[in-house]
Amino acid sequence: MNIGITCYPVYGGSGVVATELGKALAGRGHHVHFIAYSMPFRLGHVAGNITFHEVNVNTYPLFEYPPYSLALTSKMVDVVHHEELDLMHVHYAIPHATSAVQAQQILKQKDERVPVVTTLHGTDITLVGRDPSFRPVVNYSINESDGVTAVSKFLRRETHEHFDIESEIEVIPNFIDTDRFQRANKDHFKQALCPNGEKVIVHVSNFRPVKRAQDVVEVFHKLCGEGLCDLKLLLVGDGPDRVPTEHLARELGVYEDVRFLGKQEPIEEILSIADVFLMPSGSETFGLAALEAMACGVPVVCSDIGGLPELVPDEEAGFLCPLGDVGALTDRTRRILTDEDLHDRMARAARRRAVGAYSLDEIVPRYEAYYEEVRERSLAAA
Ligand code: GMT
Repeated sequence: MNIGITCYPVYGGSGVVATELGKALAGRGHHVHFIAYSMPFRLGHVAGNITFHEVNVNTYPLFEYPPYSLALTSKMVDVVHHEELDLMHVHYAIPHATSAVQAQQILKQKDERVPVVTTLHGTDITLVGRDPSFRPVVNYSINESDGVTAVSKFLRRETHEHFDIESEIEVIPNFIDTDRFQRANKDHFKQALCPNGEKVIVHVSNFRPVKRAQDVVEVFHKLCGEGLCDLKLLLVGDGPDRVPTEHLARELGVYEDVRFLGKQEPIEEILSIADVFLMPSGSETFGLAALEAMACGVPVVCSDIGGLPELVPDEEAGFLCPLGDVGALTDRTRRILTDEDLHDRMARAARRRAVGAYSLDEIVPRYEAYYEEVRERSLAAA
């Protein structure tokens, strides 16, 4: 198939999933056209049957807010027409689904048809999308899409609860390249970061308030206070809460043992030296970063919210804790760090679950089958 993919190309789960999906589809012989405002960061270089189409937004003194979604629509029309796309798959509803259904309408006038699949990822439904300033448009764009997928059952429920959705929503969970994400020997790296063989807690996020990165530092502080001193905390990523989190680490006197590594691409190398992965998020429709950790055999301690209970079986691949309960997060993390058998059992279960339920080979064919189904349905309706 000739497939157009639109996503946010910057750091973030939906962009990662869209890019990895495009790469995997290309690897399976499809032609993939990425349409975005910059090259998706996980794409690396474009070659063979992957093409990147950049959306340029004209600035004009009259435009206080340059109309990106219109420029995206025009680019979609152009690419569908010239590259003869069979289907467009957009990730994150705002504004991608809206631009795609608009492009579809424009193309219809020229007697050209292209089905649109929208994948809902997270705050496009749970936060931003339900704000009155966007809700009618998001609702319309979902209903006008020919196919709609959500990354978890939780997200499907939320979508039905907060929007008037007429169509079926297919749950296709996120996936991971389990060859790339697996535990590898990174002794040199461990030696550099933990010269005294300290155990390692890792947190990866975009440091937005919803990730509750300060809770991670509080857990670390409590563990140190309990005498678990041979520990290091590695914080990966960057965002608005990084500075307050740094302040908290200084204030609590643990800064020396916390490393803020910033945005890192070879995440699997860091995860390969991790003993526990902490995700105390306030909202998480799926939790891709937790899946990356699980694939690397790292037990996950996370909030019992959103899509996380679907991903992390409690007491098997890690622990689910009540939201904001730093005491529970600390207790479960301590148990894993101090009980080697428990750690090893959870590490194996985490890897097994990632490979068994969320591998690329498992999930990508589900997207292919869904594309076929949507195409057949929309051809029949034409
Ligand atoms: O919705 C967001 O906040 C952004 C989005 C992203 O682009 O990173 O994250 C969501 O989608 C990811 C990929 O499907 C999920 O793994 C994240 O759980 C989800 N984030 C939230 O629900 C906060």
